This record gives sequence, C-alpha cells and structure tokens, in this order.
Amino acid sequence: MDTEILYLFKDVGDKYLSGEDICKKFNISRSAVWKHIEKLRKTGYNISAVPHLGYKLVGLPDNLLADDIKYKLKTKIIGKNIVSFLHVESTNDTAYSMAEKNAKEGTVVIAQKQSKGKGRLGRKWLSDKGGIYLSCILRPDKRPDQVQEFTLFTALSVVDAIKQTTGVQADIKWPNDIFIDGKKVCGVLTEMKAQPDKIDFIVVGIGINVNNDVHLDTSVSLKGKTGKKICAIDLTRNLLCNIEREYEIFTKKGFKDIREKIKKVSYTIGKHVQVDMYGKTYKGKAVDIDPQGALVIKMKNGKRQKVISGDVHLS
Ligand code: BT5
Repeated sequence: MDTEILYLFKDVGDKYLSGEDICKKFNISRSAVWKHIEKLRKTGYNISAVPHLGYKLVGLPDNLLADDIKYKLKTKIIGKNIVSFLHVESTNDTAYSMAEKNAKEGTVVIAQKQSKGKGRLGRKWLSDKGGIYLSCILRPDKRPDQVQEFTLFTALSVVDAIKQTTGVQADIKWPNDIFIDGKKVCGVLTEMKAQPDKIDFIVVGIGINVNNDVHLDTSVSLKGKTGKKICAIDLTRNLLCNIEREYEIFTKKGFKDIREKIKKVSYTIGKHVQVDMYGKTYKGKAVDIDPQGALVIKMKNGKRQKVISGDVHLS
C-alpha cells in the first residue's frame, strides 16, 4: 500500500492529492492514509500537507530505494525484483548468496554504502554514500569460458547509461573499467558459480562514482566531471534497461554486435600496453577485441597475442 500511495503521488506530479481522494482510491480510512503518509515520511519522502489542498510529494529520499527505481521501469526481467539496503558488506556477496537460494534471474541488489566493496583479485572498491553499488543475478545458458563477455556487455551498458543520463561520453578500459578523461568512474566485477561446462549463475557487480567524492588520483565521479548533482535513480534505471537490452542481444545473437559496439568505445585499442597474464608479461599495441572478448596485442616481433584476462597498464 505504501508503494501504491507513493506511485499515486508520482503520477500526479506537482499536484496536491486530498486525503479524501486517497481514501476513495484505496478504500481506506483517513487515519489509515495518515499512517501511510507518516511511514513514507519516515522512509525519507518529503510530503507536504496544506489544509484544504491535501498532500504533495515534494522530495525524494537521498537513498536509492527499490520503489523509486522500479517506478515506470520498462524492463521485463532485469530489476523486476530489486532489494535495496542502506548498508551491506558487498552487494556481490549478498546477491551471490541470494542466487544460491534460488533468487530469480534479473534480481538486483543495491546498497547506499558497502563496508567491504570488492574489486578483482581481492582488491577493494571504495564505496561511500553517493555512489551506485549494485549487483544483478543472471542465469544464462552459456559456458564458463564466456564469462568475460558478460563483463564487457555490462561495461557497455554502463557507458550508454552515463551518456543517456549525463551526456558524458565514457569509454571502456578493457576489460572492466569505465573511464572518463583517462580516470576511472566505474568498475565491473563479474563472479559466477559454474560446473565445468555450464554456468549455474552469474553475478555482475557494478560500482559507479556518481555524487560521492573519491579520494584517488586515478578516479573521477560524475558529479566531479559535470559539476552537477546527478539523478542516481535515472542513471540506475537507464543502466538496468541497457543491461536487459545487451543481455538479450547476447543471448539471441552472441557477442558479435556487442563486440563492434565495444570497439567503438574502447579506451585501450590503439594504445601501447603491458599486460600481466598468468605470471607472464606481454608488451605491445592493443589492436583488437576478438570474437570471444579477448584483447589482442600486436607485439614488437609482429606476433598477435590474445589476452583473456589480466590487468592492462599503459606503457
Ligand atoms: C573493479 O575491480 O574495478 C571492480 C569493482 C566492482 C565494484 C562493485 S560495487 C558493487 C559490487 N559489489 C562489490 O563488492 N563489488 C562490485 P579492479 O579492476 O580490481 O579495480 C580495483 C581498483 O580500483 C582498486 O585497487 C583501486 O585502485 C581502484 N578503486 C577502488 N575504489 C574505487 C572507486 N570508488 N573509484 C575508482 N577507482 C577505485
């Protein structure tokens, strides 16, 4: 009922709703209306009340709440179930344990803060309030060796969402970093549970610096880049729509079209790089992303080397 009343406020936009209108619409008493309004206020919604006019929603909570993201969200699978937390250790860990307990494909876990935000290989992800920290559960009919492709189409979804919401063109530093002007605005962490030749589930985790300050020389936030507070709800909604679109393309057509789009927004291609993979170091010019999502490096001796995972350093 709280959600339905909230959505009614959102539907009428700038107009007032009288207590009587709400009573009639939901067939509840005046005191029940008042209780629901108080509950919404406690959650952080700013609802003004004016005698003879009624109630009006004048401000949303600072937090990214499931109800606000789901309002008019036009997806069929991704984000149909959203669980929002004020604080978790890691949204990836929460989503992973939910997936183990059979949470549906498309379930999204989102938190305002993480105390143990994870990067790859045991690294940390700084997760102060103001950023977006979300993880999405997928149950694809794909092989475990295709996992990199999930990271890449998720990264592409982030680049598109940033462009749609802020107008800023970001690019992808292969495989999982989103950059703006050479600084990291977002990281993607893909984890999975799999059998040798079948994926049970995938958790794609996304951390975006939105309205938070990140105190690293190598990082940037969207607020820092644009000088404006960014609507994190719009950004999240765009992101979920994009993930659904790219996931559908990936499921139906494979990686081909996604690869072409990724190459267009690649920060890495054309640059001289050094990559450490499985204890070996490869140096050369990044020239391509191959049909499986691997980075292709042309080395000094002319040989083309495929890199399937690893950290890329510009040299
Ligand atoms: C990543 O790892 O970039 C993946 C980050 C994924 C974070 C999301 S948040 C939601 C979900 N839940 C989680 O627990 N994780 C995911 P990697 O490529 O290993 O990069 C980590 C490195 O990025 C760190 O060692 C720092 O140098 C840098 N870094 C840490 N926090 C950052 C931030 N907020 N902004 C920019 N750079 C950061």
